[in-house]
Amino acid sequence: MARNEALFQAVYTGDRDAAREAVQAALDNGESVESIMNDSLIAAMRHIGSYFECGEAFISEMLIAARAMDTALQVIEPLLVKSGVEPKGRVCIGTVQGDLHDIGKNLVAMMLKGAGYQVDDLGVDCSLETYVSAVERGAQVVCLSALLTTTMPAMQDVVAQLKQAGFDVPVIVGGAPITQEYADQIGASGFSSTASGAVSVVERCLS
Ligand code: B12
Repeated sequence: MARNEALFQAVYTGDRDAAREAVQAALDNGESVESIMNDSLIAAMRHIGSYFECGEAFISEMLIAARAMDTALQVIEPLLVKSGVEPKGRVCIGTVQGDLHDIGKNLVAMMLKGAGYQVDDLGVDCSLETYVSAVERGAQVVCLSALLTTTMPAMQDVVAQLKQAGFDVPVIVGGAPITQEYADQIGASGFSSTASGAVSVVERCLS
């Protein structure tokens, strides 16, 4: 489906009220949640990112775009998250140490909840101990998100630390700079470049 221009512009310009209204209007018009997310919301964040990359946007502009994205996601979340269903498994997810980006992580968490998993959201800037504690609490799969090339090595540390502590738990990695090749290199059990793909990878790990 084509991108929803009103929604794209609302997120790109960081207009929270317009984002809330545009996402509701899109849903009322029968646009699929998947298209709203991929063609408009994520596309708008990529767009502001490309301007930042070439020095034409400030961090503050990325931040207000991220807040508008978050507002739009709050409207969508109840549609993704089923309630009252026996969980299919327990998963924890967190953005690695030093990294504060959480939009992709939140999307993955939402999709996993929607697919019937109990999700322990560990937040951002997660230390090694945070992941270890989550596994001790019963997480069967550990999901790591990183958006900065400088924080990618923290993923390798988590994989190694969990192994060293004697936990035989699959670790799945994702985030804009992550590739399948990198996942293989650090000994992760899976990778996906999309939130819906993350669900399939978790399913595969637990099957
Ligand atoms: C919004 C944003 C911010 C916001 C974050 C707000 C928030 N609450 O997240 C703010 C303004 C705070 C910010 C700060 C910074 N940012 Co920033 N930011 C972005 C931006 C524009 C969008 C990121 C985003 O949300 N994308 C949308 C989501 C949906 O995509 P995603 O995260 O990739 O997630 C998808 C997949 O990757 C996958 N996925 C994600 N996680 C996981 C996990 C698993 C397990 C799986 C399977 C899949 C998966 O599923 C998601 C859905 O499809 C990007 C540009 C870009 N093109 O990515 C820059 C970007 C990531 N930021 C960048 C930088 C440099 C910074 C700063 C260092 C800037 C500065 N000088 O201070 C700081 C770092 C702060 C910190 N310590 O983390 C650079 C990183 C460059 C690099 N090579 O490392 C980028 C690429 C911008 C650029 N083009 O230069 N940023």
